[in-house]
Amino acid sequence: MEVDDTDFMEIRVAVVGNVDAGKSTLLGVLTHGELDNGRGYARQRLFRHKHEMESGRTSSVGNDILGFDSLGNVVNKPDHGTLDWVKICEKSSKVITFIDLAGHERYLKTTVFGMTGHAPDFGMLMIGANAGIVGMTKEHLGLALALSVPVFVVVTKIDMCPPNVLQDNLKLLIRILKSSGCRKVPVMVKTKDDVIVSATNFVSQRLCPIFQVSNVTGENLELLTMFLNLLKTRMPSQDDKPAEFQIDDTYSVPGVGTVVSGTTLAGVIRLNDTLLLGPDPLGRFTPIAVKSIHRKRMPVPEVRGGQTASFALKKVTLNLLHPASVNMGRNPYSFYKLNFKLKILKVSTNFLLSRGERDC
Ligand SMILES: Nc1nc2c(ncn2[C@@H]2O[C@H](COP(=O)(O)OP(=O)(O)OP(=O)(O)O)[C@@H](O)[C@H]2O)c(=O)[nH]1
Ligand SMILES: [Mg+2]
Repeated sequence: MEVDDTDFMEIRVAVVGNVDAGKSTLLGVLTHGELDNGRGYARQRLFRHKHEMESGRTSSVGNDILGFDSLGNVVNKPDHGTLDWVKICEKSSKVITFIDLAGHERYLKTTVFGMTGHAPDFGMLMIGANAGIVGMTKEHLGLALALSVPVFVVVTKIDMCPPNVLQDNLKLLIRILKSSGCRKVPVMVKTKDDVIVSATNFVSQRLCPIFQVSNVTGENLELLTMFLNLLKTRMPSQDDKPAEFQIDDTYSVPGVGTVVSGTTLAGVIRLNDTLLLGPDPLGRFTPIAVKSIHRKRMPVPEVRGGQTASFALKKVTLNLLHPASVNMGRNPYSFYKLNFKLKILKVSTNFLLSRGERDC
């Protein structure tokens, strides 16, 4: 069944985990439908920079999408290039946007920005079966907990892991998830019934489904795909609220002008709407007209809460725009209503993270 080409549910999944856990590889495999060779074949599709291609290490915030039609079939084709996002969206009733983040400690700041700035609905924490919980794994888990983003775990590389090592690493994972710092209820997902039960109950932030997969043999990837198709957005569109848009990135496009991309947090934004852009360093807001709207690279007449988009704007000096500190919307006062609720999480003995929500 064809759906209206702009009518699809959008779900953002932030992909975190230590370096070499297989994050970019899994996304390459899921979004292009081709298995990996264990030597970095599938991840190449996710890289944005030449140095990432050369080192194999993600250093920026990468993106790819996975579309499902109304029957739950994957829409993506192996050869889809970046320009085919439009085709995927046209045929999809649900589109998962993966936010591929860097596992190396050196890029932690970028990874924190990816988790906070891109308003993810869910976090996918990836763990290499052999390596287990090492490096940044606990920090990334703590970040998701602190941001109240529900997390599911994907253990990769089960094709190359001795069973006793896998069991030991799974035991430690379960112990950490159940610890007082996390208070999760881990659920091993091994059958389709497990997928249905865990996806249905995943709305509760306490449940933590755990998948064990191989990107090389494809084992259990069908369970993960089925789970992804059952996820529902956590961000209501709130059409009646004043429009608010969180800017994650800015570009200067020759012939177009200034383009900003990000997430619509509330309300409806239509073509030619005038919004307030700010605050600038002096706390001022500038009225700005929206010249065009693209959603997943597709021109659309409007976007609503929960949807990511990019806008071409009229006459904006790029240096006034500092992503993550600048918003667009109809009511400037809403920008000052920050959520701040202090919460200290102790996930491991050497790791403390704080976050808050308080009206100020
Ligand atoms: N055998 C096997 N190799 C895998 C599997 N998944 C990933 N790999 C390999 O593991 C290596 C690291 O994978 P990446 O996808 O680059 O890991 P990453 O988590 O994105 O790493 P960073 O971006 O640096 O954080 C690559 O050489 C992959 O081919 C798997 O399931 N089995
Ligand atoms: Mg990567």
